[in-house]
Amino acid sequence: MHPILFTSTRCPHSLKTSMFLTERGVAFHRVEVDMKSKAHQRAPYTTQVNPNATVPAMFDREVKLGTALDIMLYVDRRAGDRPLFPEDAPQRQAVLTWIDKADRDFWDVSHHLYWQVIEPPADGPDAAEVARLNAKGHALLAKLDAVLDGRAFVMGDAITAADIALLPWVYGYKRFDLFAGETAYPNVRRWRDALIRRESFTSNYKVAGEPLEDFLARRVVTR
Ligand SMILES: N[C@@H](CCC(=O)N[C@@H](CS)C(=O)NCC(=O)O)C(=O)O
Repeated sequence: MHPILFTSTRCPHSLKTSMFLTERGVAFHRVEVDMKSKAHQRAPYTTQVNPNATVPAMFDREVKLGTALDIMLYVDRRAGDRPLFPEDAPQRQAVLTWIDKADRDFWDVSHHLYWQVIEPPADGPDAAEVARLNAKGHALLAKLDAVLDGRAFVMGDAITAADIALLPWVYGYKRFDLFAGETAYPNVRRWRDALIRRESFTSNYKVAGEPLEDFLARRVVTR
């Protein structure tokens, strides 16, 4: 039986997690959680799927996982060779640090610019906050561009969980002014454009699964 991955097409953490499973060659059944109606914040999702009230979540038989990092670490151990978290301890720690940076800093820019620029507050965007977020976004992209100079992936020649954790946020930056002009951040563009050509992106980006209600209706779920 395939693992069941609860995702939302609106959620970069979901894209990251489903990309991770595909990169590891793990087939899964996808269930769509309607975040627009806040289905993730109430029962039955919180009682039967994920008490954290967040997306993504995963069931693998009796194992239930409620964060993206838990899912990635679990799948990496289950899926055999070619891990996306390096075995070498310092390299592994570097990947974990990148994931943390993605979830804090790259997320901060993406999430808060979205709520300033794409769906602004009723009284309009806060200009000082937009300037802060743009400056932070440019600083992050400049650093990432330097890291990617002369290398295909963040850690070197091979894709790791660090690339997968960063991509959804960096990809989302195209909605803002952060990639203005044709020449800004050439190494980040090359890296991003190579990643979005991979099957792990094309087979998961904006792909909705079976509606949560349908899945729960045909299954008795216990915690
Ligand atoms: N640390 C969690 C974060 C997941 C997360 O924040 N997901 C967002 C959607 S992309 C969410 O569920 N937010 C709660 C909400 O919007 O109420 C993880 O890695 O799974």
